Amino acid sequence: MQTRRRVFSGIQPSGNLHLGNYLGALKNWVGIQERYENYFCIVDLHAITVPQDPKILRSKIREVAAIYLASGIDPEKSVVFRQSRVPEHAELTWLLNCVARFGELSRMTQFKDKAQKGGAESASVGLYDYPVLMAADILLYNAHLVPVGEDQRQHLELTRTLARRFNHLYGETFVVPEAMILKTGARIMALDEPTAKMSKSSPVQGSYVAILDEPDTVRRKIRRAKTDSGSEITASPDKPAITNLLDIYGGLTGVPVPEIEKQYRSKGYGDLKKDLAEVVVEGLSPIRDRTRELLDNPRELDEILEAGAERAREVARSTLHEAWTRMGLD
Ligand code: ATP
Ligand code: LTN
Repeated sequence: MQTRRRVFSGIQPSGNLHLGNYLGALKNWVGIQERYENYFCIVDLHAITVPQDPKILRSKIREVAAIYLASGIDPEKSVVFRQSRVPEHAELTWLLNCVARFGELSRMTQFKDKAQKGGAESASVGLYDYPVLMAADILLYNAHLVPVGEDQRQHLELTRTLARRFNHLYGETFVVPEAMILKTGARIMALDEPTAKMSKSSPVQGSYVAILDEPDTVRRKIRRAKTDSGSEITASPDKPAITNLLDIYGGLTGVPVPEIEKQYRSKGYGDLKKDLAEVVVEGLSPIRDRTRELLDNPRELDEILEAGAERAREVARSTLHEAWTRMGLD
């Protein structure tokens, strides 16, 4: 019997995890861990929707696992596992592919953006199908809540649509999940371009602070971050760069943005940047150090991931069987 409500979320093991991933996702996962039954996945099948070097991918998978644990995800309280180790994710994707519509996938903005970057003609079919795999991830565990950043809202809406449509066509099978998007940190912007989201696929290193960046790198990146015209430190739509710096400050310290504004009323951008750099260094250093320690012992990490996959498979198998039966494939 399922007693606690379920949470599912995941991060792709591609590129370098950054402050946006931490404040938009990881930090919130840790905060709600006690209250729910949690499944935190390393979505390696999503990562290969764009080309990956196998050697780098292999090491990134462990790195993401280590960052999850170093950030405070406790494998005793949460199931931590790799998506590719639970074949049911790919299997349910196929069933859902036959329920999803070409038109609705064509409207996904993340696909349009990413396909445009690499040339739409050469985008992989996997990239197009990415949201259906994501829906399968969530629906397999009958998750009620999905803690993500703002950029995933549209994918969550599609997941809800697919769950409802499947239930309508074949009978009640899936829980219709809800997005859990917290206000602070839900959309951290790039440091060099505060109108674009901070992204790990950005080729510009200075556009993001990586969770594993060394203190001096963090300081340099924050010092060089773009600022707005004027000199007043306020969060407002005409000051996207300063708003972003305040959001990062608030996200890491827990101090509400209006209070930070008050603190900096008679100060300049330089003062804010200097202090923010130290806030970020202080917030990330323990995570970076712990990640390094965990990566020194890869066997232990692999064991945690394998044990997680076993627990995940149990739930996933039973949901997939139910879906098969509903569709007449039993
Ligand atoms: P990419 O830019 O390569 O697509 P990403 O940086 O968006 O990658 P994902 O693995 O796709 O990283 O996202 C993992 C989680 O981090 C998701 O919950 C996503 O919403 C969140 N997230 C990603 N970028 C940000 C951001 N800039 N601000 C807040 N949350 C973010
Ligand atoms: N698409 C997500 C990563 C992701 C995910 C999920 C998030 C894959 N499957 C299931 C929550 C639930 C992203 O952040 N880009």
